[in-house]
Amino acid sequence: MTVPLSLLFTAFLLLNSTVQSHPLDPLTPDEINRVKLTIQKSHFGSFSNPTFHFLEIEEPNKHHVLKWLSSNKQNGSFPSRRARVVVRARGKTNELIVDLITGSIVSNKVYKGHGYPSFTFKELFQAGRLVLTYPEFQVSILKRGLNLSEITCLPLTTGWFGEVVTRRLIRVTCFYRGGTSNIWARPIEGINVIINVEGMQVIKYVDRFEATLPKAEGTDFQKQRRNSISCNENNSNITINNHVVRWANWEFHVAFDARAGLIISTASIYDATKKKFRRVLYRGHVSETFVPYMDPTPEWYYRTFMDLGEFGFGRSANSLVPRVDCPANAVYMDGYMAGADGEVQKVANAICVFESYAGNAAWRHTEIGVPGKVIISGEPEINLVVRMVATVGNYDYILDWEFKKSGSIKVGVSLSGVLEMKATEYTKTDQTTNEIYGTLVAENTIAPNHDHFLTYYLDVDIDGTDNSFVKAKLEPSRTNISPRKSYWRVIKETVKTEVEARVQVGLANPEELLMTNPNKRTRIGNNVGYRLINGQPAVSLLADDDYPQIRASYSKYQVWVTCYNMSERWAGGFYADRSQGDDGLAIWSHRNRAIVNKDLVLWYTVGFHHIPRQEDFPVMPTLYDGFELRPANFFERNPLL
Ligand SMILES: *[C@@H]1O[C@H](CO)[C@@H](O)[C@H](O)[C@H]1NC(C)=O
Ligand SMILES: *[C@@H]1O[C@H](CO)[C@@H](O)[C@H](O)[C@H]1NC(C)=O
Ligand SMILES: *[C@@H]1O[C@H](CO)[C@@H](O)[C@H](O)[C@H]1NC(C)=O
Ligand SMILES: *[C@@H]1O[C@H](CO)[C@@H](O)[C@H](O)[C@H]1NC(C)=O
Ligand SMILES: *[C@@H]1O[C@H](CO)[C@@H](O)[C@H](O)[C@H]1NC(C)=O
Ligand SMILES: [Cu+2]
Repeated sequence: MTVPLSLLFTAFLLLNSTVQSHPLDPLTPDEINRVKLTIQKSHFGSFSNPTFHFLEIEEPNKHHVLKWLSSNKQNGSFPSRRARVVVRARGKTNELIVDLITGSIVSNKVYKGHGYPSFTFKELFQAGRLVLTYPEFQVSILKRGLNLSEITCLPLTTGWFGEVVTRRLIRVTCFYRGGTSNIWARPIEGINVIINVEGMQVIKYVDRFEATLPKAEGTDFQKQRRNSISCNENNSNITINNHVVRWANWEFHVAFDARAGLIISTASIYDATKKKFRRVLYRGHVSETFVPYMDPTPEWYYRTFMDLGEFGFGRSANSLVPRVDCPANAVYMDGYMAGADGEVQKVANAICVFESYAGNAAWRHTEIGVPGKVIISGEPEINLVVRMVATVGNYDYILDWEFKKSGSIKVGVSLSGVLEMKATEYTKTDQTTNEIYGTLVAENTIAPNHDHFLTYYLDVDIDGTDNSFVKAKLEPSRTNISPRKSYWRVIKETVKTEVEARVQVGLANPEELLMTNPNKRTRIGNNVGYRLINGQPAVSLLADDDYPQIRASYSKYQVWVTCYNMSERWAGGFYADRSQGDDGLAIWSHRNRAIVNKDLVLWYTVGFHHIPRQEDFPVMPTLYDGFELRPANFFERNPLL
């Protein structure tokens, strides 16, 4: 394919006129276009329909970025700018690196390992439509007395169950709208469809049984949006310069990415005592999600999703709705990514940033011990929230990064959306003599049990890159130096290797988990650090030899620490679709590298075991969990004063 010169010329001009503020900025629309053109004018241009599955900034070397940030930034833009691209062409997965400054492909490899890149939305959409035209499916629908024009079919990934994988497949499951917008509430049960995505053909069709279609009544959740009159005024003190956000004592970089969604980088906090910014987090984002359903029947067993790698959180990002998704005082940032043909796709208002006034106290004290006085003192808590919302099929994940003036970063997830549901004959729980693998949430409707595990990549840099992972264990001890018989004391242990750094949080072994900088101390001698405050304990309960567990084996521990390695970012492996567990966090950790005083990455999994309730029907009230990175001897004293 030849590309008109004028187009290339335009792209080049646009690139030169785009001033880039930070080496970790996501690709601009001009840059995405330039990558597309560079690849089209290469030999890939002569292949029919090369599809773009990944097109993102190639993360520059961390040391170069840090050096650039600490030197005079006004010197000019960062010297290198590259894109990492995954293109499927002629049945092969090609990994390319495109240099945006020279406009050339500097690396081009065929990936030969297990697993496939994420699906393009075009593929997913086509797979969903294909079934409707499949004659056997039309017979099944007629047989059930349903109207074909009221059917919506949705694509689901198919996982891996020990078979030899030779092609990219999608499963399709269908729903009856028939008077409701809650399609998930009316599943057409008993049909198994598998589609070969690259040929776009149905390769397996089984109509195993029929189940009563749940009724439409009571399933709708649409609500009239009221245009409430805002009494807020925009009095926030947020400064957003391109992608760099400054607020109170914080400064950090916000990026939008098709795979991870929201990425926070180079987060530093101003230390008024030391009169300088001190780094806390180099880069943080969701690394993978794992959502296995607990229904082992033929129509359901394969539902063991790894949403980030199979679909992408950024690809599933919403345009946020002011006053529903974010409060009236929010400011918004757009997101850009590449579609299946490498074309620019814009998500307007993909990210919002706002000051949050929850009505809580940041600290307080009443002192009555000073004679003749009652001293009451305190300060309201005002935090800065950065938010995006990913809707992956039926589920909605509200992803928050909350920065506190006290130095804490609180990361949270609120689940909402619609349950994945299964049609059944049962209308009352006393009829359910067979195992139903879930909860009867409405008549003829079972919501199967499942988990949600969101694993965060946290390249923490506590006041510098070289850190250690410390367990401060609370050890119950006996004493006889007074009438007291027992107390607990703290035994600090610096964890030596990656394998020892796997932790199942919970009551069994009370301990504080800390990332410390062994090279820096406070004035009075404590090692500077940040504490990880975990959320609720939840690890995968699947057997180690079960296939989904082999693919997501990292889900057996909520905390891991590994050595920093730029190419080790995706906990379930980069090629998550139909992966076989040979790439990812568990594999890297198994190398058992030394982790004392090294550049480290902390991994934390926010986990939910979801036993559905009737209140989750027809749409689920938000359910929150998260974790906090909280300074521990990082500052000389309370930084709020
Ligand atoms: C920026 O300018 C300073 C002073 O001119 C120089 O020492 C430094 O090397 C420059 N840094 C970069 C990244 O060019
Ligand atoms: C099927 O649904 C379409 C669209 O809702 C409607 O126009 C048509 O009359 C229906 N056909 C039957 C047989 O119910
Ligand atoms: C709110 O104010 C901040 C700070 O002045 C400004 O950067 C931002 O653009 C304003 N947002 C809106 C929506 O007016
Ligand atoms: C904004 O910041 C300035 C300077 O830091 C401060 O004086 C002012 O009170 C702040 N305004 C609000 C509304 O927080
Ligand atoms: C970095 O990670 C890649 C991918 O896991 C691996 O091949 C490479 O050996 C690692 N490098 C080091 C220095 O550990
Ligand atoms: Cu759930």
